Formats: sequence, C-alpha cells, structure tokens
Amino acid sequence: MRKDRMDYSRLVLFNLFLFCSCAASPPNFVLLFADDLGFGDLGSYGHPTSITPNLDRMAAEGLRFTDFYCTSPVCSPSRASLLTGRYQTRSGVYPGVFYPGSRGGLPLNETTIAEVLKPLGYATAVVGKWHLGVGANGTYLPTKQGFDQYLGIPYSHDMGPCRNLTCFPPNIKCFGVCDMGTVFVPLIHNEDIKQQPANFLDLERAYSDFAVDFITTSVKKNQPFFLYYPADHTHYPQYAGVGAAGRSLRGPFGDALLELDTTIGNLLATLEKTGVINNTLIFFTADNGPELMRMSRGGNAGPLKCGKGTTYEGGMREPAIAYWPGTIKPGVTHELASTLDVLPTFASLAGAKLPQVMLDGVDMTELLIHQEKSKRETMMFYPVSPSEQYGLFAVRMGKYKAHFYTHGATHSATTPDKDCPASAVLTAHDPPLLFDLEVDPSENYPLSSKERPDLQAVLEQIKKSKLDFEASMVFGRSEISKGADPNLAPCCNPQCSLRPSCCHC
Ligand code: CSN
Ligand code: MG
Repeated sequence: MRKDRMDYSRLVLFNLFLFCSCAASPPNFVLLFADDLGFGDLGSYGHPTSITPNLDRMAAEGLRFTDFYCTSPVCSPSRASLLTGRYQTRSGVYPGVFYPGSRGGLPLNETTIAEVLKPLGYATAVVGKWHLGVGANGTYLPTKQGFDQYLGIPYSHDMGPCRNLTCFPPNIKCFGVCDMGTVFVPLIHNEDIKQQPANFLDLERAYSDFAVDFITTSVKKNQPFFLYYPADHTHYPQYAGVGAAGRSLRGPFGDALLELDTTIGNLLATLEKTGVINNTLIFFTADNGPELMRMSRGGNAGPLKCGKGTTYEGGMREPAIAYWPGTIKPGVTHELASTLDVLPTFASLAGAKLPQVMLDGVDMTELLIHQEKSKRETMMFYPVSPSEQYGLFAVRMGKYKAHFYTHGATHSATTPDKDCPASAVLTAHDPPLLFDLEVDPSENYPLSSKERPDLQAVLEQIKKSKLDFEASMVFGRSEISKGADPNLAPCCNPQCSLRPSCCHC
C-alpha cells in the first residue's frame, strides 16, 4: 500500500515534469514604433505610392487595427505612455517634448514594459530613438529603465545640426533646417557615445545588425526576449542610406519608410531563421500623426483630420498591426485600442505581474487571439501641453468623439483645412463638438443634439466619463518644465572648450 502511494506520487511528479518541459516558453515581443507616421502612410492603409511590403504582409497575415490611438500628438509623452501603460500626465512627461540638454526624463520610479518582463528572465533591448530623457550622467537612459542594451539616438534627429544629414542623391543636403545651436546628434551604445555626429546614412544598417544580433543571441541562450525598436524614421528631415535612397516614388519620406520597412523585413527573416517566429508577438504602431507642415515631404493622415500637434483624429489615430503566425488570425478589427494597452497585454501573455500603480491600459489578449470585444470603452485626448486648468481636450466613447477644446498646431500647418494650423486658436466648445467616427472618420460633420435629441444622452454619458476620469487623474510633477541646461547635452569630448561644436569625435 505504502509503496503504491509512492509510485503514484512519483508518477504525478513525472507528469508535472513532462508538462513543464513541454509547455511553450513565454512568448518573445518585438515592439515596432514609427515616428511621425500618419494613418494614411502605409500601403496597407491606402497610400498609393508607399513601398511597405513587409508591413503590408504583417497587416494581411495579422490583425490590422482601424481604431488604434496613441496618447499624445507629440513624441516624448506618447513614448512614456507606450512604455508605462499610463497617460503622460501621471508620469509627468509633459508639456511638449524633451530636448538635448533636458534636465528631466521618464521618472525612474515609473515601471516600463522592460521592467515588467525582466523578473521573468527576459533579455531586453532598445534600438532607435529613445526620447525619454538623458539627464546628468545618463540618469534617464534606457539602461536605467529595464533595458539590458541600447543602441540609438537619444532624441529626434532634427535636434542637432543637419550638416551631416545627407539625402538622395547621396551627398545632397537634406531639405529644411534643424537645430543649429546644440550638439551634433550622438549615437549612443548602452551609456557611451559611440559616434558624434551619428552617421545617418549608415544608421539603419547599424540598427538592423544590432537587432538581428540581439534576437540571434537571445535564441541561442534560450532566453525569451523583448526588443523595442522606436525608429528614427519617418521623422523630419527624412533620410535613407544607399539601399533605399531614391528607390520609392514618394521622395525622401517614401525612401525613409522603405528603409524602415526593410529593417522590419530583416527582423522577420531573423525570427524565421532562428525558429521563433511562431512564439513571437510583433506589434507595430507609431508615436503621433504626420507633420503636415512639411507639405509633400511629410507624412499623410489619410482620411483623418489634421495631424501632429492636434487632438483631431489625424494627430493621434495610428496604423497598428499585431502579427503572430499561428496564434493571431488574419483580420481587421474596428475595436478601440491604444498604446496604453500594450504593457498589460505583454504582461498577461508573459504571465508577468502588473506594476502596483494606477494603469490606464487594458489587456488586449482576448481581442488579439479570440477576436473578442475590446475592454477599452473610452479614449482620452490630452493636447501637446496638458494642464489641470483645461484638462481633456476630447473624449472618444464607442463611436462618438466629443471635442471640449480644439487648437491648431504649427506641425499641422499648410493643408487647406483652416482648423489645422496654429492660426486656429484655442477654442472651447460648449456644447462639445460631437462626431460619429463610424460614419464620419474625417470629423467633417458635427452632430447637433437639437436635430438629434437622442444624442443628449450620449453627451451626458461622455461628460460623466470625462468628470470621473479627471477626478482620478493626479498630475505628476512636470519633467519637461525642469528645463534644459546646455551642459547636459551629450558630448563625446566633455572637457572641450568650444561647445557645442567641439562635441565632435
Ligand atoms: S517629436 O518632434 O519629438 O517627434 O515630437 O523633433 O513639439 O516642439 C517636436 N516640438 C522638435 C518634434 C520639436 C521635434 C517638437
Ligand atoms: Mg514623433
């Protein structure tokens, strides 16, 4: 009797062992984040002359979102929300964006996706444009925020002299002007400046090689991995190396986008070659809408109104694709989703603990894998410079969006729409401007509750949701208002005497 029991417990142990060794290892994550890319910029989102075969294949074979939002119409706040699952107002990454000598950064007590995954043994790396601060002695670099490795530029590549930025044909100066009064844009490896100025014509190849090496090494070590690739492309001034320069029909923007798509192709090929493609979720989206002020050289919001800098749809609705062969079925979803939802989704898929803070994101797992309804009911729109005084500029609930304030932006100037440029001054709307985005995604035709008495209830519900949300919002101390100190701008030659130009190695 006693012996039988022993055997039985042995059998249980043996089965447990079998189960554990057979169960799939936690999935890998590749998070692709384009810069200043509009809703209408990908081939798969309708652009007639963009060349994006790899993203288009991901869109065709994965889940393509039509109603996916970032949280800010500019860069740094949008990135803070992506990595923390929290509106930028909580973390303090506002107003506007970080600059080369910025004193602040994404606060170190915020928990990033990398920090969520680290306790489970993930290898973590970021390659590309960080833009969440550098600070004194690299206080805010990615290696201080849960990433094992980093290769990239610390902020936008127009935040430095463009002198070394050449476009097609090679050795022609890029169109436009950049920030001349600061240091050359450095290429940083982990915490060290590797090049200053960064060699832009070779940068995408360096990124691709670094990312391919990171994937290959992680697979060899049998380690699950998280690769975050916030691309410099397609931010102004658009550039491309020799492989892509002059190859698109769309000029420098098309070339930059083609170069980004080519890197994505390299990553897909590496995931296939190393045999992990079926255990990897690849998620693509972008940080904010197109910079319409660059005219035909900028991005395209497709059917959406205005672009970067505004809380109209063009500023914050983005292409988004979830690709995971064998797990995510091909399709298109019109469900509401956001960059805020990436952290809870990755955490859920990995079996990781959520940070014990107020999160604004919801888990998209059921939506991705079982085509269930999104748990997200609302999307809140903060402007470039959020304030407690004005609060939310707009709220989307279901198919309706209500604008409480509208404001044009320099970044969205030059189109025929008079609501987009900065000359469209800050305007309060009471009653709010209400649109049905299912029938009017372009926000052309405000609905009137005089003609449609049924809408009164919708407006009341939206107002209540706004009040509840704002009551729950505790503004974090503003990191960007800490200002900038030119001596904090990254310099490869720190003792040199003629800053910023002597920061050249
Ligand atoms: S952003 O672009 O960093 O991608 O948002 O390169 O808001 O004043 C935005 N801005 C320079 C920029 C300035 C940028 C601003
Ligand atoms: Mg941007």
